Amino acid sequence: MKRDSLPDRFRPISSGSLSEELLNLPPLGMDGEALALDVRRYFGHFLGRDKYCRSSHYPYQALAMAVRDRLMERWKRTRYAYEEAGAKHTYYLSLEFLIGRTLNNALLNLGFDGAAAAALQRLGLHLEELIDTEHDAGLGNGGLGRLAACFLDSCATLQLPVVGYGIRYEYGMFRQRIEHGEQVEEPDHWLRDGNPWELERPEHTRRIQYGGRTEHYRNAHGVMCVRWIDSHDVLAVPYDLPIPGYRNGTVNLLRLWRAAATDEFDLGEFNAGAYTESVAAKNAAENITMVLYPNDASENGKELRLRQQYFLASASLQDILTRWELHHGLDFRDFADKHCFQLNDTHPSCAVPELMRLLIDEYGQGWDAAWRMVTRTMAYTNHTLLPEALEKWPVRLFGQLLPRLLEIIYEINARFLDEVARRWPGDGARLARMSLIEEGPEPQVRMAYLAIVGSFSVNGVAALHSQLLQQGLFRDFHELWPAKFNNKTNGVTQRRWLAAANPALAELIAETIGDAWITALDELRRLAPSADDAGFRQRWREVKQANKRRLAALVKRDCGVDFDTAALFDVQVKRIHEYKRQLLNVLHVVHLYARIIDGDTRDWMPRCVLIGGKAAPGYFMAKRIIALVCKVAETVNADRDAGALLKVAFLPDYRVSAMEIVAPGTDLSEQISTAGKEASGTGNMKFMMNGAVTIGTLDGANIEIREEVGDENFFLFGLTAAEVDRTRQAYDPNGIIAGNRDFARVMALLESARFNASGLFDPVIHAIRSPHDPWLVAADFAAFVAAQERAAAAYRDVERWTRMSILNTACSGRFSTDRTMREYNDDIWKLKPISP
Ligand code: 26Q
Repeated sequence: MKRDSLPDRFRPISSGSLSEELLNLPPLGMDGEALALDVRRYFGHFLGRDKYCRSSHYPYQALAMAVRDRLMERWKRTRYAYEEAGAKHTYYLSLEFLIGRTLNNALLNLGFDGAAAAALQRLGLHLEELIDTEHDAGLGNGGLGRLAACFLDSCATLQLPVVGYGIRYEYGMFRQRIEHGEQVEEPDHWLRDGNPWELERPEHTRRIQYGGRTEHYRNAHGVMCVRWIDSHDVLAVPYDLPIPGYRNGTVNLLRLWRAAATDEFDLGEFNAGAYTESVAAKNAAENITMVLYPNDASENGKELRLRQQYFLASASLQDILTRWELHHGLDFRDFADKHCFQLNDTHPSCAVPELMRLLIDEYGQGWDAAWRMVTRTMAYTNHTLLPEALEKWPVRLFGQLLPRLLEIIYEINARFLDEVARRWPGDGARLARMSLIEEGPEPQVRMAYLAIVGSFSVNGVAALHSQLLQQGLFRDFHELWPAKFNNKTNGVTQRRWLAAANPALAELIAETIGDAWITALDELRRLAPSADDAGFRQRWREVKQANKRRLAALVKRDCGVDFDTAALFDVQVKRIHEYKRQLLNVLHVVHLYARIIDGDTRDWMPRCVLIGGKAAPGYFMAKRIIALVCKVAETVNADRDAGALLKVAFLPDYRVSAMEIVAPGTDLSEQISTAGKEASGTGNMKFMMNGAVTIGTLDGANIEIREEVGDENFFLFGLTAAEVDRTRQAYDPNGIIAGNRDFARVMALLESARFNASGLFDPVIHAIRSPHDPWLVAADFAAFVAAQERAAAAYRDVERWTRMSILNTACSGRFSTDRTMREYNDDIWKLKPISP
């Protein structure tokens, strides 16, 4: 059994334990006075700044540290409470946690926002300005990463013992600039100015193995054992982030791992005289956590990505098992009753074979006992329906990097296929379909299948998505284990996405129905009757107007485009993807422009169209779509005939802190993916909560949004998922274009020198006209334009629109992650809430 000895500086103190005298601290004041004093101390003493300081960065840091102190004491009490209760924990394993900013959220959840603003005022500081100084923690691509962050907020608020485990990327999601109308990526060195929210815990460093080989041997008792030798090891150093619940004294933990070179790098080759080479080699080890992969569909076969995935799984499981052994020794009888591992997609699914390895090779458990523990603790969430996005790793690469894991996967597969063969004797085709190994010239490990086989629960993220998984992608597995499969519709946290992002609306709501909705979002239903109150509608509009001014200022600053707040604000922000059909949105914009050119503007509703989102750096078509949006924006905005009738802007560097301004200022939310392709969507929920009305397809959670708000408050259009499959059989986009005058005019304009003089957009035009276009852009064009006309007409009727807007907020209660987390807990985790 391998036991790492910690470096000298972490050896235990001589007395064995620390004194009460050292540990007992008087609680910190939660009034403005106490906070102001701490801010001054941190600013002057700790940071050593003085009257010559000009930047808002140091006051921000001083405030962050003063707030962090208050989190720290609650954090400790929460830990003690969980410990004393012997609480079962869930570990949320995710390669991404898209946290965004922390300060405002921490103040809100601590109930400290009012006192802080007043105290800072007395110090001559402006809270809003300091909040704006903070750099987003962009440790995720989009939906999946932001969902993880919302989940943690809700778990802390529900006082559930849930720990997040992730990676502390040195560089988060790239920053996007637009240069000459095209996306340019810049590294996001978010840690450059330090991160006041993290606490390094080097004493919990773990060792991660890569490469080498396995050796099978008989131990002293004659039992066959395996050791993994000649490996190249890397250290995993944890950094802890506090996750405060909403005004309940709970602070949960998010632990992020950073890669560091082992001491061998310092000593080994140094003796051979290769000092500089040896120091340089440290780089390779530390590269593992250098950068987030900026691709939100799988980037296939990149060795560094597999290293990251294993790094997270192994470090986290070792951390947990080390703690277990400290209290229980090698008695694992209760282990499965005390742990649950929720896998955020297949990205951390190495956890299945890694837990087997640790239990068997490091803790001396037998295969069957270990497998029972794995399959009683692992649960897998799927986030995609696109078959091409399912993760696979070449067996060869897997075997080179993680030789012991591959052996274990083969054994899992052999036993699994035996079970399939017993259930369906003689069905060879089924065995090949379900095998964890896809055969072919380059055999591959199918990570989703590994996750399904190793888990007791498999869930999708919206009702339609879960249903399509069971009938399509995972049909064979559903047939074998129907009880494993379940749905957990996504949500978002209303603390960040309504209370913090939209304080004016939150205030109006609180005045009307109180503030119970902050922890019980269903309460928003009580707003519905106020939709019929003309005075309330007037105030609702005033808030929306103020939020539109805020958004217009952002658009002016970052795009240089003037948005008039009297116009309809029509917004689509999300990752750029063909299936999300930003192209369909552009076609509608060009259609509006064509009408303007033709003077067809009777009863026109002025509109400001905002599109934002990042394209994966290697995704050619997505980048071309961004270029097209920029070209259309440039052309339309420069045309005096379009004037105030139509404005278009591409918002660069869309991120969490941008959405906090975008969602409150939006009238119309674009959720227009090809039906059956968007697993859930969560931006749709943020918009709805902030009183935007959705124009959307029957896809993902749109279906459930429409169910809640009613068809009359939702602009539905387009093919259903079933119709999409049928339409694909005989799809003739050119026929559709030719048969529709509006559409033909749009394509002619798009293909003309006005937009496509250089031929830059030939690939985009070709995609729309292709009978093999998987996203059926042309098929939904007419229905989309018609729905947009209904939306414009509704918006022209100010009172009607306001009613719709109010009802959207009022009916958004179901889309709180508080509800989502309760469902995970009731059906999967079964944790007991614990109050510190
Ligand atoms: C995988 C392998 C290698 C490199 C990158 C990746 C990778 C990284 C991120 C694959 C996928 C992602 C992210 C996926 C994602 O964000 N999916 C979205 O998840 C949301 C939360 O469930 C849903 O609401 C969205 O519908 C879904 O698209």
